[in-house]
Amino acid sequence: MKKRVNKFLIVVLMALIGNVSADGGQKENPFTGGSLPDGWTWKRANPEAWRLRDGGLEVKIEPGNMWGSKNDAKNVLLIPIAEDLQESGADLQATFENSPTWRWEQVDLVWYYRDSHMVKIGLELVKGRNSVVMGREENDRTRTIKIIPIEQDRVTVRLRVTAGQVRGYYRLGPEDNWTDVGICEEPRPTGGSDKAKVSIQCYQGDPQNPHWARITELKIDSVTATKAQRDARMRWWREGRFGMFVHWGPVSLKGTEIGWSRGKQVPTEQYDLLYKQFNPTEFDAEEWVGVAKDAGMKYLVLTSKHHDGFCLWPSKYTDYHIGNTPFKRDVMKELSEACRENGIRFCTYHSICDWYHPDYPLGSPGGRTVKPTHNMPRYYQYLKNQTKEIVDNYGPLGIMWFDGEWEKPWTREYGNELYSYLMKIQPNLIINNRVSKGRHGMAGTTKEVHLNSGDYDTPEQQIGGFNRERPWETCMTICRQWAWKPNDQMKSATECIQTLLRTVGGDGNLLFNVGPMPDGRIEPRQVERLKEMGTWLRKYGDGVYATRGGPLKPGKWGASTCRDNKVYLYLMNWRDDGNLLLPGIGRKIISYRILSAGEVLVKQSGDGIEIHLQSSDRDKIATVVELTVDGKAFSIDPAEVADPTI
Ligand code: FHN
Repeated sequence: MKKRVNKFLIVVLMALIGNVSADGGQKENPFTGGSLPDGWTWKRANPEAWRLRDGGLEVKIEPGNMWGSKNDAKNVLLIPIAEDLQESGADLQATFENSPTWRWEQVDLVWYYRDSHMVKIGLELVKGRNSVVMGREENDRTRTIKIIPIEQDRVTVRLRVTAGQVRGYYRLGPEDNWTDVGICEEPRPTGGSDKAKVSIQCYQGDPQNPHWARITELKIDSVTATKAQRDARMRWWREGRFGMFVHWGPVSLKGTEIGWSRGKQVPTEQYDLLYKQFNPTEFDAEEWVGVAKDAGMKYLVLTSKHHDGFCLWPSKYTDYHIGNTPFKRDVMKELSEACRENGIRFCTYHSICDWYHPDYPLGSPGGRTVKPTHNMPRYYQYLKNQTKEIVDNYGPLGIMWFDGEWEKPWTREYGNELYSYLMKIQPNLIINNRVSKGRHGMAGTTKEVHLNSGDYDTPEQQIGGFNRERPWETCMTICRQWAWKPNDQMKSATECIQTLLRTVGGDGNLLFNVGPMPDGRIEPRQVERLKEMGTWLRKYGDGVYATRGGPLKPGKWGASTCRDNKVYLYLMNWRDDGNLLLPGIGRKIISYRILSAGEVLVKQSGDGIEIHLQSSDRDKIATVVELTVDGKAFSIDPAEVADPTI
């Protein structure tokens, strides 16, 4: 039965923690010295009841309570965690040993915001039995999540905090698997600037006969990548700035919109049989990649599967794929290889909703039809199987671009779990915010970033707002439809290039879409337009790649980017008198030059920066002026620019 443990067993925090590691975790024992690490503090300290000994910490369990509103327990140990851990998520564990005799006597590992806001998991005497207990408290309102009696006086407990959720586990021995205890939302105090801490708490001790619990192996790890690690993972993408989006499938035979025209312009039965005619014999992966390269694009995102469920690779999990068309060839294999050979990152777009697959509950846009025998858990496994199959067969990918997350069957839990699952398969993969449920519609920003996985925001058919904090990428069609449409209206070269400049000026990426034709070619006029973009970028694009947006925010006037001590001005509209007045930048302009033809005069004064240029010297798309300033341009405070045409 219960192993008797010496009554005066001491609390020995035999932590395997010490120097803070790069990811903000604690990796070695911090209690080998004569004092607690800097920053660690006691709340309601009783100096008589704790001491450092044998590489650990000894604390006595005294009367007092933290559960509910009393909050008078002594020796509440508070351990600050690195900023990065707040965002990347933390994984905490500690081993407790105690033989309590006093009702509710306990020792807890706590994810702590305030005495009134925390999640605990610990060893506690409940109805006479030593138990693992997980509980949540918000505004002192308590909720017990689980009580699991155990037959031992020793247990290792764990809290894993990611995306705003706290999961509790325990195991009896180091070789045992973790047992799920429960899950709850983080009790983040609203309106405050509280940062989470780790806390060790012992309370509800016997006033006559206080025990000393035993705690060992306190570990604090980062769950996912920290901000610094994520920035490193996304560096190629941030510097690449410009990608090709490709929406393609058998629907191109109809020239109607992919997914959305199923059951509308094209009767469902007819739509679902198009693949039997799909034979794009002109498809040439090298050609597509060449078009992307000529345009100045650095990555390519292909619809591996859109909402219509058709797969552009010979998936072993369905028959509805390219291998079962007259064409038979593995488009994704050919394209991924061509990308690799040409220094273009191969990426895939994958739709979460699937109006074709029998297990996905909804059978048409907006859930107008529901399938008779749907099975979402089985569909979710299908989605995991296929996304893993894509990474395994065509990876490493640059990005897995999710979409179709807005329908009811998809949940934040599915999304966060899928993100973690794929990041384990390919740790340097980039995944957009549409994997989870936080997206603000077409604005593409993310609600409650700490609750929803996804590395960047995805404004659609619009240029995202200036934002240097959160990575973002505008996705936009070169025509109007995502999939190919005969005689679709196509954007002018000016609009295409100015869209790219205003996007990178806002510190975002542009994912620009083409819809190839049913014969496998990208429409020649779209190829021509992309060539025009590439030609302009080869002349003036030095400020587009590997730069950051700003300091002058994009607007009617134009846009700006910066790198080191350079500021690139992309001037698009001028005042009637032919000049342009820009706000001061708080840095001295030590030199300037115009990258396009002509003579520019730049005058810096207390009022700001005056740009004078003959109208004959202006580039009809954007006149590029490079400023050299006396310091790091990125540190200039971003500023709005008044509309010059008013
Ligand atoms: O329905 C899709 C649409 O077909 C296209 O794939 C775009 C690209 O971002 N996303 C969805 C519409 O928001």
